[in-house]
Amino acid sequence: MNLSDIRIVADSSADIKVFEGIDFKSAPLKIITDQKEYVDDVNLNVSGMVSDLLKYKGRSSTSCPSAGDWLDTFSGAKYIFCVTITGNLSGSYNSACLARDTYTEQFPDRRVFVLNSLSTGPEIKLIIEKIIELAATGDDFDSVAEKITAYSKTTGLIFMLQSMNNLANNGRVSKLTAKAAGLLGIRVVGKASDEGTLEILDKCRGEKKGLGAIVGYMREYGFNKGRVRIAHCNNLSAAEELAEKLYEINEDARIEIYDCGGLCSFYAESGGLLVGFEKK
Ligand code: X90
Repeated sequence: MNLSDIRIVADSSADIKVFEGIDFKSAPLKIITDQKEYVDDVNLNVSGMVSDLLKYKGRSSTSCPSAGDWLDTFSGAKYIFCVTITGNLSGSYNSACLARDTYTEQFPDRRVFVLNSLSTGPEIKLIIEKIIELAATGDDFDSVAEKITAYSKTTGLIFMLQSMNNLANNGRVSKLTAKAAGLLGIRVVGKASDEGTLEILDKCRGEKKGLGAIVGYMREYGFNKGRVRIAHCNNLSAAEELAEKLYEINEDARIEIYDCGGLCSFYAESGGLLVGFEKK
């Protein structure tokens, strides 16, 4: 493979809409309220949506890309690597698989590899960056697919949330779990489990303790000098504080901080932090 032979596609839970220098396409999820439908693409005003949602008291939900939406992102490409949000919380992985089957039936000489990230946001970003790295090594399609699957088992996602209302209202966590996050000053720290579900690790009083807990779990899971991607929803200060703590552990850590896109903002809610990291 050469980098120029492949297309990488991901749903918008990856927080990436455009990736300079490579053939990349994003399949948008949608955030739906009684008043408006927000398409999580490059045109979405994410902070506008977040402030709309802070005021909005009605029902809200999300929807994943259909097989047809995925097919649009595949169109014209010969070798496709596709990464989706965890199939345990979204239908995105299933529709991507349907799209793969349709596409390769129509074009038998084309290849589509669909990876269920079992995660979201910054962990998917790490995986995409790894695909780029692997594709440039000259390995063939199947071996890149194999290596990327193996790599995705060496990355992790930890999150810190101030509210889990949207997760609970949409059945992604139990109401009971969400309750703790609703208490004033409480930050819920958790991780993407091996099954691709939310697993609560800790309930912390205040952000400082929350950030300390994140660092503790990252150390426990083997963070040393790898890459770290931090996505935040309206909480740059916490992201920067976390980065500082991680640099104290290892000054060579390679950390990037950026804003959550629409889908992760909707579920992480204002104040939320998602951290993707390499475990080994
Ligand atoms: O298909 C759909 O409508 C999308 C459903 C997505 C549900 C979960 C999104 C989670 C976003 C929240 C904290 C991180 C959780 C990690 C779990 C694997 C971010």
